[in-house]
Amino acid sequence: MSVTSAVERWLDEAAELTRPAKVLWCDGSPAEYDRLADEMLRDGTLLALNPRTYPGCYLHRSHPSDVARTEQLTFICTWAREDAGPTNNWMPPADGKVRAGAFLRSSMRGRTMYVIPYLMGPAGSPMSRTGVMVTDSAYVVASMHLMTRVGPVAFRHMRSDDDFVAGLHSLGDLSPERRLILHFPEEQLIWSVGSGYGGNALLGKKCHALRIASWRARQEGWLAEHMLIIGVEDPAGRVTYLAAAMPSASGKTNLSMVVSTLPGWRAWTLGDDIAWMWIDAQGQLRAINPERGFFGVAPNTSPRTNRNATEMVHANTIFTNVALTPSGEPWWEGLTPEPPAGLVDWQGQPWRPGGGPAAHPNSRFTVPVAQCPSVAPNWEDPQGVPISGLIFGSRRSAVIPLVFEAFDWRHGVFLGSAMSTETTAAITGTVGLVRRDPMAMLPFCGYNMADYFAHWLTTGPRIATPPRIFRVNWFRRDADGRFLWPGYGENMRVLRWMVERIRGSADAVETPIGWVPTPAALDTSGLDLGPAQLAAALRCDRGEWLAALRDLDAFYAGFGPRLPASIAETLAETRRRLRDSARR
Ligand code: GTP
Ligand code: SPV
Ligand code: MN
Repeated sequence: MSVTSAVERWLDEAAELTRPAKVLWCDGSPAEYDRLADEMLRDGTLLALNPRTYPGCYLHRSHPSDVARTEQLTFICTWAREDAGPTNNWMPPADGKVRAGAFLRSSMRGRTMYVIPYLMGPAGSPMSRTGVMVTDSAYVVASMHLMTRVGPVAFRHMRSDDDFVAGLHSLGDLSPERRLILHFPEEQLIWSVGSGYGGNALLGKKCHALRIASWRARQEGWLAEHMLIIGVEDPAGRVTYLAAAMPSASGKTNLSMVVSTLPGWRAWTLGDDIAWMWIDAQGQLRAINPERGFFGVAPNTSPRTNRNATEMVHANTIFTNVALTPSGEPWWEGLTPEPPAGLVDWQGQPWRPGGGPAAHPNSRFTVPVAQCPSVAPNWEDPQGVPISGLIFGSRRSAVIPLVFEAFDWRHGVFLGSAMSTETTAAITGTVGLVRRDPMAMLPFCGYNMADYFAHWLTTGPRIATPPRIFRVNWFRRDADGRFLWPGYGENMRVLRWMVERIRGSADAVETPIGWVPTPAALDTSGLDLGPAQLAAALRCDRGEWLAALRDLDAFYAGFGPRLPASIAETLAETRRRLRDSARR
């Protein structure tokens, strides 16, 4: 591998601080993966699953206090506090290095420091970016193998000596008291210590591909988003590409590989979590998936909800914090209607009915994208795919209709900025709290979100035909707490309406919040869904909306004068439309 002097300097620095017993370069080869797996089977980091039904699959149990992203310990360390903005935790870079440095000093003593050169994005894409991370966790190395393109290919994409994102990761002692996930966007640098879990530790994912990349994207005029990428094929064989932002554990993986219930319609999967999008020379918005694996939520994944995911995790998959059956198979709530007898829970203890979930609610599978039965043939196209529609979805039991369309780009950016959602098990803390989560990027935007809104606002007019922007909510409930919309495969009906809107053929009614489908425009044939229930799913309640918008003023006020005027104006226009329509 051709290692630049800047890479060498960075590795020297990392080793100087953490003092590993040895340094091991990773080449990303299958032999290396097998070697790591063997080591982890020997030291108990991994358990082998049933080799007949789950060949090449492993179970990893993480530390019980290390099972989700810890947002309160995640910081953006910019020189100026305002550059991180009011929605990010901030620390001055020097303080961050002192505080995390104390946890990292000699943290790899007696351990191996693995050096992982990795590429985010397909080989040969002008959008792909290099990272070089070091870690003392073999589980992180194996996961990076599945989630990114590890090896010499990474160096071939560097445009200059120092054109890489540097990542320093150490398990430390796994104590939440000595855990910090720090981002230094001005230095293209990440320091993470004290966690071995997912987004805290697989630095290519949220840390690099979203927080650091979003900073770079703004400087360079592109977008790094928490979005799935999907191709929707109609009965004539025409494919329309959409990208959709939804908060953590709120439906991206499921929608990205949706199994259509509509005859003739089908979906092609390109990505389930992150999209990098740019405007090409013709003014077309295009997207690539920077990842090469899925790190998906296990609970509720079943042949009924997500047949593709259920099939693809039967080989070469690492499961984290799921339950184990006596026959050595993984299990989680929702996989089968009844739990099998003799389960061992995610912490390795015998499980008893009524004793809490057998699998952790944020238990996950890690698996290569290529194994997805619905993977798009062009998912690794270096030029990406043209995006015709963008979706903002959140998890709200009330207020937000199943689907509606923004009036235009500016209104769509407002709708994204105004998004709120109920929290999930993907983050440490209380589940079910409604919080603001603009564009599903609250935990992932590496800079001031007011500047992020401004960046979005200026991006639309640069696109020849800006994508239509849609808002969705699969999670609205009736008075008895039941979901109004069946979701999962039936979401294809909503995707179909979007595709037909993009082509100009689907009906909608203008409401104060945007274009809502007429009941007849949504294909509900064969669904057990009466007109009253459909109306309830699509309803825009003016009173509820006006109440919900009240809370937005305070949120926007937090950004002070940095908030783009257009956002506040669109809020005022929305209010005016809601009040006027109530009077009529
Ligand atoms: P991250 O990987 O954390 O970013 O999550 P994600 O957005 O990919 O979420 P995922 O698709 O894994 O879904 C998370 C949870 O939402 C699972 O428990 C799903 O069963 C549930 N879910 C997904 N789609 C639907 C839907 O259409 N309706 C309902 N009711 N639940 C859904
Ligand atoms: C999310 O929380 O949005 C995830 C899982 O996709 S993690 O990789 O932990 O961020
Ligand atoms: Mn995610």
